[in-house]
Amino acid sequence: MRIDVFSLFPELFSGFLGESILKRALDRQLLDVRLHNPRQWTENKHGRVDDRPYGGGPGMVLSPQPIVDAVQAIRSEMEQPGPILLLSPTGRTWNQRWAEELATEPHLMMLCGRYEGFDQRILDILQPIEVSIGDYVINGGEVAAMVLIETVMRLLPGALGDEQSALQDSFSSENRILEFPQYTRPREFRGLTVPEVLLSGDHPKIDAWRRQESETRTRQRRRELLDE
Ligand code: 6GU
Repeated sequence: MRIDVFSLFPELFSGFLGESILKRALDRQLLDVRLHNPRQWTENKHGRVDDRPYGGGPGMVLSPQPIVDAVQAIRSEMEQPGPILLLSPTGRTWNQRWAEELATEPHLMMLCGRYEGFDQRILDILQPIEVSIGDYVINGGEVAAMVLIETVMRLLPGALGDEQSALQDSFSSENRILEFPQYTRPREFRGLTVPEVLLSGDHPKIDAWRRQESETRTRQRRRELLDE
């Protein structure tokens, strides 16, 4: 999968892409993330990419020209350009099901905003799909784009060491309940012991215990998931 990310702060992505599972996926070429700074496309003689809002009010609005030109330049190089996702708190809320759908796309584009938002004509022209990561506000779309990249990349075949682990996760389409508690050594830590059943070696019994724990947790914390 190829992902083109448009951000005024592409450096925010370097630590994120340079470590752990993402680094491995990039090294193995399961994933190709390309960062673009719309500032490179601005025709403003002072290099500006934003301006004050018409009608007044606080903050700055991203100007249409640099972003529309940047996105269209990259799309024009591609045979089958994929969907354009625009990260914004006004979008539809991101979830695992949506990630599973997008994980089948060969190409995605992600537009990150800062300041008060995007000039509406960016949306009118590019017709992006607006995505929010939840009901709270963060400073810009970059962290949200990282959330999308991680959710989708872990669903790519071969991206995780153990193919089963993505299926077992909370919220996967195989498993729409919360994960059971996990334990590792030592058997006793600060007076707290590992549940006996996990030491028993009786796998049908262990599976039953884990199912029960998942259900109890889900009922207590996220009742609405059981109703779905
Ligand atoms: Cl995508 N962007 C911003 N700035 N805030 C958010 C968000 C996105 N999703 C939730 N809050």
